[in-house]
Amino acid sequence: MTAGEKSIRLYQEAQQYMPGGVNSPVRAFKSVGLNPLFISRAQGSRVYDVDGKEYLDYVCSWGPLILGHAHPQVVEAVAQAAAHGTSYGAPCEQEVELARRICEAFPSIDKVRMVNSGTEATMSAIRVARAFTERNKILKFEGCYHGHGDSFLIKAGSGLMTAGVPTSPGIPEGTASQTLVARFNDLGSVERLFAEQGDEIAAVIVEPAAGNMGLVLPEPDFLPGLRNITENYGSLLIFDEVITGFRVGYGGYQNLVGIEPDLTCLGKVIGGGLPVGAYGGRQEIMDLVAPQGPVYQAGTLSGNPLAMAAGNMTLDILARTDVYDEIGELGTALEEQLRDRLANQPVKLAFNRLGSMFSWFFTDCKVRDYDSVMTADTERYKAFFASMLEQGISLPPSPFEVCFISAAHNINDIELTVKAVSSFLERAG
Ligand code: HOZ
Repeated sequence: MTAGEKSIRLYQEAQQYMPGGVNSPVRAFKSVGLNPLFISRAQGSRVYDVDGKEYLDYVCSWGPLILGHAHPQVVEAVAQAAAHGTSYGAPCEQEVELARRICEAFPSIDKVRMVNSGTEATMSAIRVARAFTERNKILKFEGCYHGHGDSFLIKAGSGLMTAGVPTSPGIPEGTASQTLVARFNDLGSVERLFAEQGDEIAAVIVEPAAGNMGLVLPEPDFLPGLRNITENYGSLLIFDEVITGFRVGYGGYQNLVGIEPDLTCLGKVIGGGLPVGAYGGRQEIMDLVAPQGPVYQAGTLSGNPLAMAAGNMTLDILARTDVYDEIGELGTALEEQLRDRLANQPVKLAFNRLGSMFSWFFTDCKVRDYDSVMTADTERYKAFFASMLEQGISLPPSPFEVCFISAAHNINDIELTVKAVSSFLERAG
């Protein structure tokens, strides 16, 4: 599969002006060894490249587009907001509305602060956690990704895992030494770190369902165990629900499993495809944030009226329709049809799914942590990605990211996908 002429030409030019020719590493298609496709437009479940080719899209802008691309009501809400001015740098009604929706959907969130990305949300959340506990260390998990703040780029997932450099250069030794790393789904590794340094740990930050080493689900005792350990040691528990927030249901993964973290980080769906993040939690913690309290954090474009309009319209539609049931049913159909096709064929494919989010790993292991993710055959994924693209289906250009089904996908799309996977497996086997 080769990209069209225009994508190739644009990529050549882009490399002259932007590092690696992109503004976010995984988009460069390096780990799948292809020229990236430059996208010119998107509608519903489809994206179109600059050479005019159409693709069924499972990237969905890495998760925000739960309603599909260019949903008419979201587009209309953004257009109306833009007609009233694109940014005020002052409070606006729409940000109060979005904050109210978030607080109502999450029992653990009394107050929330809007920012511009998930990275800002996680960076700010640990600042508040450090101030609240008067401790410095944080504990994260191998393969989890919490944006590109210095404290998190240690044994991280997503683009770092894709590039094979899970710990980024450029992080001062002093900062790196404040981040402890445990193993996802391994409470013993958390208990050992707390036994040694528990009174120095400000917070444990975790993606409650990990979505940046591919999708890895927590085992039943993992999140309750984290809640108990953090409570016992007076540390905070931070759920990074940037991917899972309003994706797995109205609210977060925490609502599905009935665990209340102290702080929650959000992004993606709450911005309806515009740049938004947020962090929130218990009032006594969030009241430390300036100007109520002394912990400084600010942003010119925070609570931007266009982003708030897209987020409010998206959450409004999610609250009053059956989108979660519909996209969950499509996920189930995909899993069931794949299971039938996968029986009795030689290529081993592990399929992890949570409602409308899923990942495929070419391994015969049960995928439950970083080590089992790393057993997956990345060369096979490369061939799979190319084959699916050739058949008109766009997947994440990395074996360590997640696919998303939107409300614009339908059962014919699922059947098309299963057919394309079967055709790849027939040739691969
Ligand atoms: N790290 C993002 C997905 N988990 C990728 C963002 C992008 O390249 O747009």
